[in-house]
Amino acid sequence: MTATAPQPWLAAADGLPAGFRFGAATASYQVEGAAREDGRGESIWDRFSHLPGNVVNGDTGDVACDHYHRWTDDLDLMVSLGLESYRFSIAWPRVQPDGRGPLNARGVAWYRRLVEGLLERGIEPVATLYHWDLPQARQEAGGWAVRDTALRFAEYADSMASVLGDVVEGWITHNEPWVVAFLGHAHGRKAPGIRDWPTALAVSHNLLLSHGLAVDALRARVPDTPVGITLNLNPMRGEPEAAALMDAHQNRWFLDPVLRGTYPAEMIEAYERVFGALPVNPEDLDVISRPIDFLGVNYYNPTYVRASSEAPLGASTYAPRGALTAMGWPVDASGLHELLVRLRADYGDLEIWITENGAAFDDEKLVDGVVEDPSRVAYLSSHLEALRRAAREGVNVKRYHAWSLLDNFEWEHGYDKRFGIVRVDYETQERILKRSALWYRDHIAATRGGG
Ligand code: NCW
Repeated sequence: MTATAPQPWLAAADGLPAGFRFGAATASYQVEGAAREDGRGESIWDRFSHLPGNVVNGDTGDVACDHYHRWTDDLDLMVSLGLESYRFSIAWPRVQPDGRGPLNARGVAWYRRLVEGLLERGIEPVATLYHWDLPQARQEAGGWAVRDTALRFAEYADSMASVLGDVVEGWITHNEPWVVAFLGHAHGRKAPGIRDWPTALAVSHNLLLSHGLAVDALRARVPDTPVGITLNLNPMRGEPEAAALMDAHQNRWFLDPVLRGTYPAEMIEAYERVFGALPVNPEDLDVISRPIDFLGVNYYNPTYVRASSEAPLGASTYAPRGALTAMGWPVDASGLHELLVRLRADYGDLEIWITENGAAFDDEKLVDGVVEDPSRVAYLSSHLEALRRAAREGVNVKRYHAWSLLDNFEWEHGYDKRFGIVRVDYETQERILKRSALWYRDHIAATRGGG
């Protein structure tokens, strides 16, 4: 090859920092199934999904993608796509059925096999400790609304580091605590289905406290393994005052305590005005703001906001005109670039892992054995381009995980919403590649010089 010949992989690799990894993500309750096997305890999502009216079609995660039994095939699938990093979550009730007390050896052994299987295949395991499946026994003791659950979570983190710390290559304490606190306890759309804003605020604080305590526990056991937290972050668009309020409520309510050791003052004021005294102990901020090694970012879309006299905080969200996913979320890759640049400007040069990014779409057609999903290919390629642009501008982004490896149980939407780059036929549990998986495989290969 001459020096002037096109070298597409060089263009493709352009701007990504050394050590950058491409991967995919899943979460325990959404893929594993085997809800009553090998001593697994009940979780709040088992309880919530089995109550009529909570989930579309009455779907539950009882079987899901049957990943608990099909994990070796799924790992081989990841190898065939050239994945370098796999983000999964540990189901707390599988490894500690009551969320306190003795570990369940069979549950632990399953995760050990999974993680060792990843390492044998050259894929880096990144474990999330909490992706929403709280042991039901902890809920009955008050759930995240009580401080004790944060203490139990720290013990669980300590236990996981002691049994898996030698093989896991990255730890994430929580996935999207905003969703847990507010969609689970104020809007009641997700487990445990509570609709009480003061409770949601107490939950948000206890989740943050549990994060800080878990960071301490993990550091003590695995001082050399990177530790972080994953937040769902949306750049806000729309009326400036409403957008600033929503930014403080959704993004900064978690970013500021973790990265600056303070809650946004205007948000404390707004919450106290509407809901009364806040159950937030400022003395905990020291623990909450323990240094982390990376910030996990789940990016899906910008959020459009306007003033609303009916909304409790005086602002509400709406879907803009233009392309929407099957979730009704706008498709806008510029939001990812904007968010990454903003995080660096506001919070300094922290390392960022994109822990989730992707889209659900309907009407995917099977052609010659491949699911044609051009909208998802366009979504992934434009977002990876936005990530590269931010990286070229100096944002220290080190991993990217597509959400999701597989179609899976999409919480209150059941199996109707499909985020996978691989289709799951739930009748047969067959995995069928989508064009987006093949596109991603080629994109990774081209970046690595093999394309
Ligand atoms: S629903 C949700 N998701 C999806 C889920 O499958 C995954 O487990 C989550 O980490 C895809 O990624 C996350 N996130 C909640 C989005 C919040 C929607 C905001 C509504 C505003 C009122």
